Amino acid sequence: MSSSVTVQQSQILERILSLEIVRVTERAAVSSARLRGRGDEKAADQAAVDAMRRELNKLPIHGTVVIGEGERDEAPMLFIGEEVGNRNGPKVDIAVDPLEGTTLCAKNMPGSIATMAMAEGGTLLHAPDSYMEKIAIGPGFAKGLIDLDVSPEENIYNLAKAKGVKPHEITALILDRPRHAAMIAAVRATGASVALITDGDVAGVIHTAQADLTGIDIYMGIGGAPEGVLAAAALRCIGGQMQCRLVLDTEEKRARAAKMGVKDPRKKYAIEDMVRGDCLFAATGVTDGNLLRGVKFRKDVIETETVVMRSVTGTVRVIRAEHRELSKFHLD
Ligand code: VTB
Repeated sequence: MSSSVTVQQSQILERILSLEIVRVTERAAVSSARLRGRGDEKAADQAAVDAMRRELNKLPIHGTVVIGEGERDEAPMLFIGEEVGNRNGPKVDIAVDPLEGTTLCAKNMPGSIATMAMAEGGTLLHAPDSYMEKIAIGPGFAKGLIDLDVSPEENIYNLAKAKGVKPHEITALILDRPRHAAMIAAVRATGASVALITDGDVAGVIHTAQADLTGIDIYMGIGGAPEGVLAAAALRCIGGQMQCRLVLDTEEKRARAAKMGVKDPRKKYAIEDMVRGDCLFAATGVTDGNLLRGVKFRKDVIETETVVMRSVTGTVRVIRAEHRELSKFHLD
């Protein structure tokens, strides 16, 4: 078989898989949405994990979870290294966050999503479950415009200049955490506006890619590393820049990361370092949010809204689904 045929075949399969992964995030979202507002983060997360794993195992792939629920010893399902899929298909890396924003779901607050990304085997960063410094902007700017090693002020000034606006016309999205107090003050000191979120920085990063719509020009701050890789997969599809660095502040964390292949603990990762080839990204809304509508349990149908992205073409589809086989969903 010539290599061009192989490439073609893998692209056709990948194209088909872009709809298949929608089913995966849809099911995870519906399962956790049943537990919205119950104050039980664990139960909501577990429901999403169970559903996502069950759906993933139906896919014609030989998948390995590289971003998952944790290490094998701490997560019984969708742990890092777990093989998923029916093994009848291409080798792929899978990144999952079955319920991104567990607290948002447990409190029935806006912005929780079920999300995953898929890429060719060996191309996604194996990030430990640590923190990660992140900075991201949308497409259309010169490479290297943002940098973790310059001050927040400088990043804002550079972005404003590149956009041809004054700093006070820039809005930065930051997770509302005490660790960001200095960063928030620094950004405000430039005149820029700060939009705070309590959770959900995968969606937060994605917002920068549609600044005209969301009003978010830049994402900054420290969040989870797994969420960083998922966000990088989305930006790989829709464009934008991101720079990330793992926060490995103890010997134990550095050793863990080294075991996962992280040679330089201070490395600054660009999108291409975290997602080294083409990928698919999908997210379904659990609670209503700026990115997606949450699951609606109507009388005879369950409605979901999913965004699915493909890096090969940059296509973004928003899929509003009405699910009628309710008996199947009640099994979840
Ligand atoms: C962020 C946020 C996630 O974790 O990554 C955050 O996007 C970082 O951790 O939704 P801390 O909560 O410890 O600050 C989440 O909130 C998920 O837990």
